[in-house]
Amino acid sequence: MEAKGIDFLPREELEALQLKRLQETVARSYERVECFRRRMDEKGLKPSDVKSLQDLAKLPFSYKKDLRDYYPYGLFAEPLENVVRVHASSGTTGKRIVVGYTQNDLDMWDDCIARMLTSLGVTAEDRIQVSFGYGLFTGGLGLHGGAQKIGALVIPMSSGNTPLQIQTMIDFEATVLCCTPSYVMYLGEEVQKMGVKDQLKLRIGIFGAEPWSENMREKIEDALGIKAYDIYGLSEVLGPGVSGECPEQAGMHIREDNFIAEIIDPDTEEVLPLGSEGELVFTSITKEAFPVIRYRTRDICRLIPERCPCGSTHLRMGKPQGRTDDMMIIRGVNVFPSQIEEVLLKVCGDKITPNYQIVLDRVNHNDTFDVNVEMSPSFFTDDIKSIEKLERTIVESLRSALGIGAKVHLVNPQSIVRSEGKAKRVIDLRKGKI
Ligand code: DLL
Repeated sequence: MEAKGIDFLPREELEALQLKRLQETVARSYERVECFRRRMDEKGLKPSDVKSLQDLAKLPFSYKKDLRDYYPYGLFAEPLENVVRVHASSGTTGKRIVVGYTQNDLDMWDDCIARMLTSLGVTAEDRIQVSFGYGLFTGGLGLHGGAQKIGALVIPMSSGNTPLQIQTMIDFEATVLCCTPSYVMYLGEEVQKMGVKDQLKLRIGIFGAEPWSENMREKIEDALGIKAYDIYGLSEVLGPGVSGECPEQAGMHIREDNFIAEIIDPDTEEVLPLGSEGELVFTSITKEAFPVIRYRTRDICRLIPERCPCGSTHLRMGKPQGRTDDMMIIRGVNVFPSQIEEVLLKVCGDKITPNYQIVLDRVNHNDTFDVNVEMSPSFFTDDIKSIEKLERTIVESLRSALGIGAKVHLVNPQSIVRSEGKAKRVIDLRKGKI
């Protein structure tokens, strides 16, 4: 039987819908958002210049900085009486960035999450423990709305209080868990320590809000006996659910009836051909309160040109490989934390836990680059020689992957501070030191 629904719309129909919605969004934003109107005027453009989807490439970009400059409500396209919720996230300079939603926006958000859950076989019979933080962060309430929409029983745990999380999972017979990949790694360890894996009813995990690798996926799936799926999003564009994996676990389907994705060269801002790696840019085409046009996410990834075996016509994005702004420059070399994680997990297997920290400093005008990696309890040994041997192997592998030398320290199990939200992987002490 042919699959039905918006996720399976023939491509021509989907693109016709996108064009109509794009034109409406551009016209509304031009009329209501001063920052966008000014940038269009500077380029000599009018909303009527958008005649095809290709014309998107003519439009001005928008940036995280805009949200700071127009803090808190200056980019809203609806009067505040029509806005029913705000969320906020940390900005790069400390000032929070604020986004708003009308009731229609919240309904669309719920729909995006609900479609992902349904595609994974989650139903009204499931019990979904939402262990993303609730509050101004979009994770908790974002997953909550979609889970409720499909009629599942929602357990709104928020993050933190790990023993209670696990007890709740057991007592309430949670079948689906949603949280950050770092937090589920921690939960997995605690489950193991408590010896309660066989009391869990979990079958599916939905993890996102930070980068994680295929290696981490394997470990999570093993530790909890579940299938682990990736979900992506950012506050400025929506929150979680801009894209998410299907049962194929091979890229995240962008909800293209609501968002148009482009990949650009972050330096020249030129649009790159489908399949190239570059910076992801999103345009929202249905949002009312906080429309974004050509928003530069700073996330580096690629769009996957091939059609997904699941049958959905919506494009997939690969796992983000880092951000143009979390990229570290160490002794002149560009390094992403995810590259270091890849090396560690590949080289060390079960000898380490996925908890690591990168510490950068500057001594005598030179960058120092230290990587602290936690040994797994099974490898933690008195045999100093085997520890030193593994440290040397990591150093060599990092050098061949990155082209620079690092000091690697294998540290005792449990000695790296655990995170209940996003892991803090990089400690950069170089600021102000030359
Ligand atoms: O992290 C929204 C979210 C909540 C997504 C829960 C998924 C699950 P922000 O706090 O605004 O929003 O951070 C957005 O986090 O630009 C990416 O750099 C990163 N990110 C989000 N999801 C993923 C993912 C939420 N699945 C920023 N893989 C984004 C890699 C991700 N990075």
